[in-house]
Amino acid sequence: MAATGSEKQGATAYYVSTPIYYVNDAPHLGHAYTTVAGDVLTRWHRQRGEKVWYLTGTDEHGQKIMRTAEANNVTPQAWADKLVEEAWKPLWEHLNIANDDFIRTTEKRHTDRVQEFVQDLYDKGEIYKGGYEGPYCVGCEEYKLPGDLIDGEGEFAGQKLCPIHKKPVELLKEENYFFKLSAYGPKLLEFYAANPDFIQPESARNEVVNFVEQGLQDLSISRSTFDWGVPVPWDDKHVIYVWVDALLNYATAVGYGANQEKFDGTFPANVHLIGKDILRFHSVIWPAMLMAQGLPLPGKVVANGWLMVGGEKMSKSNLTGIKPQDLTSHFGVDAYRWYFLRAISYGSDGSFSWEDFSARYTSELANDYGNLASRVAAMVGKYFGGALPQDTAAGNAEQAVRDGLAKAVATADRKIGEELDFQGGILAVFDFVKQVNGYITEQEPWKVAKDTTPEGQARLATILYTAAESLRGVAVLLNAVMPETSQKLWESLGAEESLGALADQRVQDAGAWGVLPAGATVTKGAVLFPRLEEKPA
Ligand code: ME8
Repeated sequence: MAATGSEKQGATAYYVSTPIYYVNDAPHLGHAYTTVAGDVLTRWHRQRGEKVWYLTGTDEHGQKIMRTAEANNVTPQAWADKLVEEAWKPLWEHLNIANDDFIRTTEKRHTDRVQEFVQDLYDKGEIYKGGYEGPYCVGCEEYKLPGDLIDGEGEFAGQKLCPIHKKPVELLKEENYFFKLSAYGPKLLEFYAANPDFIQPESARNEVVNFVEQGLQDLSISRSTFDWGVPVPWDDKHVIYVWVDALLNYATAVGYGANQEKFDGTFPANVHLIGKDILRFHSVIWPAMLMAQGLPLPGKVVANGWLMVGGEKMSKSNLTGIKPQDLTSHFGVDAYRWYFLRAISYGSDGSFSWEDFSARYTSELANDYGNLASRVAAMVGKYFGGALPQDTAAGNAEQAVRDGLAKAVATADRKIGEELDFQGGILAVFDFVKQVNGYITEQEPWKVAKDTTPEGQARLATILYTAAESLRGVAVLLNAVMPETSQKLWESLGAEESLGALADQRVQDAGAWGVLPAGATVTKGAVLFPRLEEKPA
């Protein structure tokens, strides 16, 4: 079997994708959650000095988009253009998302290649014509198995509902083209067994393995009752099923069938980040499509849990849809990027509340981290005129801090860079921040400052150097999560001038000691985390 994303060789990029989101509506917290996670992961790898490719984009075909456009009296293309330009791209820019590309499924670079891919499968005998009748959920753009459905209540009493959208399914009967998905069950099971990390978390993996073990049905890959999609190349009365079209973005965006060099240097993805709603598409259908073409399979499919608000899954169709901008205008962009990854273990469901966000902001960001940075800068200013002193009198207490930084670096690098345990990685850094705060409280530099003997001054210098050098490490470690804050801290430590750009500091080397040179100009920069205003009404 061809190499998988986890076995890619050195010259190739570390390739991470988000789902391509439906443009039926503007993005909400749930979409931003996955996209911020991908941004932190890719910034982390960039800061390791690796070549990285971070892809996001939009899914623009299918009935769901078509119906939304109709309801708004515009063409689906005009609707998609408007949403992409006015809602999706501006949000990613606002949240400081450093994606390398943004693919739209209505772009010709995508649609041409989708047709070629499907034609190829047809020519290989992987696709046949057949009939299908079954319950369809337009919200999911998916035929459901009768056993998946739930009984409606209230206004939907007597009807069968989609378990995700809680809306009635529609009975669809169509003659369309089918991909021989059922033939791939045993190969998929073999692949999952050989690659135990392919699907994460463990609960997601178990669900998929159980599902495939029960036997797969062939997949209907065309639709003939509407035309908003990529035409089936050999039969233009049909359009290609929106999920087949959408999944192929991961190949077409990196040069499939168009730029072999780019494709070979990027594909397959090391990590497909998704939510658990679209797990089967990514861990069953997508690998089977690649197997059918003899293409290499992705490294990992990692599913995040649901963001919940008031006990409900955040979604476009329920009223819990708080806009990311509502939160960034109150807490700031960096705190927003930090909060969800810090508060929720990646892979688990988690609830959002203003109260929790406010409490963590104040205690962890403002009090622990922000105060440490401002206290250290103020003391270097007061006692040494803003010139970072040398640490000539280090002892056991300083050694413990140095060890603490080295440990934070190793833990964060493993947890964020490898395990996608963002919470664990962030906590490792904040534990270190706490350690440094404790060190300052114990050493009491403000008392040592009163000792004007050379020994006393050497101790004072050592304490402040130790604290500043610790902050140098913290700035590097938190740069992927909170890039604007890290930059402010970096400048306040005089590091930009003495060490160069923050982005060039290797995260794996951040635990080295004695990097920040004595004499660096430390200034009291802007407050990293200002006191919060009253919660908006
Ligand atoms: O499914 N909590 O697009 P979509 C956490 N177009 N994550 C959430 C979330 C929540 N409450 N709500 C949404 C599609 N997400 C397809 C994808 S990919 C080839 C095609 C995130 O707009 C999560 O990543 O419905 C989820 O999988 C995705 O948004 C669904 O976005």
